[in-house]
Amino acid sequence: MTTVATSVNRAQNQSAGKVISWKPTAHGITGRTETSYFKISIFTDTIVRIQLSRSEQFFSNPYSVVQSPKETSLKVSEEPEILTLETAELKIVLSKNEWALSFYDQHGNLLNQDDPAFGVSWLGTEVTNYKKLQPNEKFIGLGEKTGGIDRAGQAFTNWNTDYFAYGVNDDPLYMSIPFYIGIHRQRAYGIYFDNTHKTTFNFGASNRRFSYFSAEDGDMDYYFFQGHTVADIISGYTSLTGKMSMPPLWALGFQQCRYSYYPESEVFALANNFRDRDMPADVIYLDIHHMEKYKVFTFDGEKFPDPKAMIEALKAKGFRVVVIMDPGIKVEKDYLPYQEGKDNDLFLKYPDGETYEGQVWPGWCAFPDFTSAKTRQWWAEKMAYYTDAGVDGFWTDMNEPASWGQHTPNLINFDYEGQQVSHRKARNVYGMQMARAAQEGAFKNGKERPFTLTRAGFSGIQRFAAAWTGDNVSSEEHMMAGIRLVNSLGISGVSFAGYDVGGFCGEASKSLFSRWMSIAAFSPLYRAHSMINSNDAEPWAFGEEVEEISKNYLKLRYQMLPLLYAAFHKSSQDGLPLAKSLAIDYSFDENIYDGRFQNQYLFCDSLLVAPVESHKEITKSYLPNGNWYYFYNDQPYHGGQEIYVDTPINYLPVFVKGGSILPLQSPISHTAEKHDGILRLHVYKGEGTSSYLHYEDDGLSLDYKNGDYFKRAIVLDSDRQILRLAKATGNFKSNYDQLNVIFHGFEINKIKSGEKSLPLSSENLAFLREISDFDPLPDNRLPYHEIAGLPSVTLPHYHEEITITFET
Ligand code: MIG
Repeated sequence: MTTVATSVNRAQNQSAGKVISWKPTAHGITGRTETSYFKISIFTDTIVRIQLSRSEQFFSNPYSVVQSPKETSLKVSEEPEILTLETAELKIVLSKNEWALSFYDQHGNLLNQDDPAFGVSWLGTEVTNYKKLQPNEKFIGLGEKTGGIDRAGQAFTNWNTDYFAYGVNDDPLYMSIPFYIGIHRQRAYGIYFDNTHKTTFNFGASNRRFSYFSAEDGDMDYYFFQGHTVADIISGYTSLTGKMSMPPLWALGFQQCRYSYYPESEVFALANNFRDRDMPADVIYLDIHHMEKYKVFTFDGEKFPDPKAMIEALKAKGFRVVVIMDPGIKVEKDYLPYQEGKDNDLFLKYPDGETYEGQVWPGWCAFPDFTSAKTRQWWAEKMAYYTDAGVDGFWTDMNEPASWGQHTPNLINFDYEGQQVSHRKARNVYGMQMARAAQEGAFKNGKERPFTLTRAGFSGIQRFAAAWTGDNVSSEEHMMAGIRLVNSLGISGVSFAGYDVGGFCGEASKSLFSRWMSIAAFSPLYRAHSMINSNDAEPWAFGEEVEEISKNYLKLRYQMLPLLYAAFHKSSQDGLPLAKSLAIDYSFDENIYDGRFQNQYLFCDSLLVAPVESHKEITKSYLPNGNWYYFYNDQPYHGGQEIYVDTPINYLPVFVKGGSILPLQSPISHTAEKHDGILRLHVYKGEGTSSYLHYEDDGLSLDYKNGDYFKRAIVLDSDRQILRLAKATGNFKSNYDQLNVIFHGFEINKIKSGEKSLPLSSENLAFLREISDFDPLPDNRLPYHEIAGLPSVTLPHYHEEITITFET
């Protein structure tokens, strides 16, 4: 290795140095600098991979990226000082005197630029890419990270960590996603650092010269994304690392968890409570007490004498059962999973071959090496124990991996798909590989789609499981922090995410629990959970008023299922989240980064949710550009302004975006229950045209992959007053036989389909029911929950095209 004799070498910092040679490859170029080998590979016109290694061999993370380079037209040109690579949408300039890259869009606008002196540098084994800070640059993403939505001025570590009762500014937490988006000068770019070691992202913390990302070891290996919008960049990232598949419909319902429900009689009582109180729910969780001595793949025979019969009976009531799985396998001679793991070499080991043991709930444990295909397959097969008993969902916990002491020794050996690496490189992907095994095992359950929920993960986790944000606390600030965590996960490819409603640790007050239930009705994952030895925390455990508020929002959630389901479909296609930070669609609006408004988000593209602490009775919300309707009473607002909103505990501020097409259904008590067969399309007047992609299938099987779906574009032209439902595609017959179109914000006298006049009716609506003994509003105002006299029309819902024109 040649040494670099410039100032950058002081303090042992060794930069990549001069470019010595280069040559073209099939998808880009490869070459040498004074200290490194490099490769630039064009994946698409907007995605490029940059690799620098100090050895001739480049290392790869085999787990996250699922896309390979596509054929693109690439132009490479050389000048004395620079090398330029150009695609249709991206220009990359490499300075040859000192490795440094600059990225421009096709119009020559600067997107991102290496620090000219340090570019890519090594300090010992640590590798770093320094990027010049751009004027007023904002940074969003990085997955499950606390703090504000703009991460400028802060630094973060990626190292999957079990963190009970974390603080709302603490870092790192359970899941690592080294992907972020930079925003400046009306432009955005994305960077995914594909290195699974412990990494640090510094967005201008303790300096004003650069942002950087560094890894303890391994190569500099990152993907750069150019996009016209933040949404394009997220789509690019999820086309690279994969998208979630359609979950089963029941997973979109309400999920009730607790550490732990047992014995069987308590589980039945829980299920009956939901049904008797007419509170919709779909899922019941069994936490670690379902096992005998915390041994995975067992049921405690005293608490659950006949799990199969219990699960069957629950299913008859419309409940699915999810069980927890921890990775630790109890070291116990006669315990079959332990023996099999030993005999077949499936556990993590010390470099001398001894099985690694750490302490968790079962006592001393061995840990399956989920970074080995053989172990994953074995685990998936063992899960037949549960699926045979009728278990439908799996919850992978403690998969950071966690153990008492929280310091897995770094020398432990992991297979890492045959690479044989240490804990330093494998820790961050361990949890994701456990989730992968769990998904595989869940699949073995006949033909139904799997549902898996994970705590730990890494880039690409969205392909294997939904995520929840671990052990939060029953506090107002945690409720708000959870929203930002979920929104940040959404920016980072994980669309299906949620937080423990009510807070895991501590006791929620009545108002906190009410508000949390209301907000989470607008979370992709709607799941309540609480800690062992805490008070009862089911939605009826806080008294009548909380029960009524919870019931209202639970029912609303179930009314929104058509909207949610279509949104999940869309997300499975374009990788964009359901809970969208406003930084996605309103990236260049400074106000949305304001601490007062940063928790606001768009849900399913049409609802602006403005979360507010439970003790507030009035709040300021910010409406971005466009026109908006207060959800509960249709009060219209112009965007681009701050407004005051009353926030009594039974009303969460939600606004409908003008131009939205909102499909709702009659409330049901669980997803397998029949609704009234009417799809209610609420259309809200906007400007110009807007559209919505309606999607249905059986909600359970994989048949949709073979064309058994019902899908149609619905386009609203607010100016010309036309609603067009395109001919539906797919072989599935719609779940609805009637269509009820309800017009909001329009004044209508006549409705026609073709030349035929349709009977116009007038609807009175209440999305929420009145809460008894509770009057949130001064007497002189209309109740929020009533909207009177909306024009509507009813039609059959069939495959054919439907065009409706409406006249003032
Ligand atoms: O050491 O299974 O985050 O949701 O209830 C605690 C018991 C282990 C941590 C999870 C939590 C779960 C709990 N688990």
